[in-house]
Amino acid sequence: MDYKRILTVQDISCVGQCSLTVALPILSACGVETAVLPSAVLSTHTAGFSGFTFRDLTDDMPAIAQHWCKEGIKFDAVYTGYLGSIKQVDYVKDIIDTCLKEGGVTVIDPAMADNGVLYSIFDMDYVEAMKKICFCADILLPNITEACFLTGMPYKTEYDKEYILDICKSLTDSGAKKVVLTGVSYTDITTGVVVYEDGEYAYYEHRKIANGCHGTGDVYASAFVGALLRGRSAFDSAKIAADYTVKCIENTQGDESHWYGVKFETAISDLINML
Ligand code: PXL
Repeated sequence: MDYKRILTVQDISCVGQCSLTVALPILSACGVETAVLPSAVLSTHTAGFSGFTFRDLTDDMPAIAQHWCKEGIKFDAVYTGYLGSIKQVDYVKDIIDTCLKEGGVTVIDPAMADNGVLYSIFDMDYVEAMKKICFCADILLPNITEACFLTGMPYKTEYDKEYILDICKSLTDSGAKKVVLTGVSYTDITTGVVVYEDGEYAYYEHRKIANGCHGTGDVYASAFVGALLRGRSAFDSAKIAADYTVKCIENTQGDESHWYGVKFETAISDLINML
């Protein structure tokens, strides 16, 4: 089996089933060696809990990267999610320049906004900074809110294919090579993902189970990257990740006490079977 090594850069939310606590098990289950660079350590994620702690790990990044350089450590892919500061964007860019193998792939999930608004710790300066890594991504993986912040296009909750195409074109015109746009919903009972590559639009539609389940963006992105590194096309990876995420939501539905994330562990065997 082709065995790939990936670096993922995102926070550790100690409780909350998002970012690294989701990415690491999912990528490992996909059969990918996963190295991590934690951007910050939080007691919980920031969406719904109050009074969370936040340890910014920005200042640790240069020394970690230097050590990897000295050891000659390189990665087949770099996948980034929730970062802890504007300065980290430049550090991550440097790490991609020095630690990504030739022919390696970058997958950038902007992980900064949802439902029309930025997550609590981010502002427009952060959005500006994120453009630096988003617009040189091999694969950019935003939701519609993030895509609107990056392109300056108006955020809409009702739209048609033309609006979605304009968003995708704007992102690729700015430099992203491929776009995987999540949460694209043309009807009340369906949602899906658009894969836009080489000017071609492809759409995978599936049923919509619940509106805005927390943590599903990270579950989706991690499964997408895992499938991609197992040699699937961007479209097939988008489809596998969607089917897996739907299963995770189904397995969580009805448990009101589990509002903060999805029970992604309960569907890991389904994901493995899809690969
Ligand atoms: O799921 C995205 C995410 C990751 N990390 C932290 C978050 C969020 C979303 O709110 O707060 C800390």
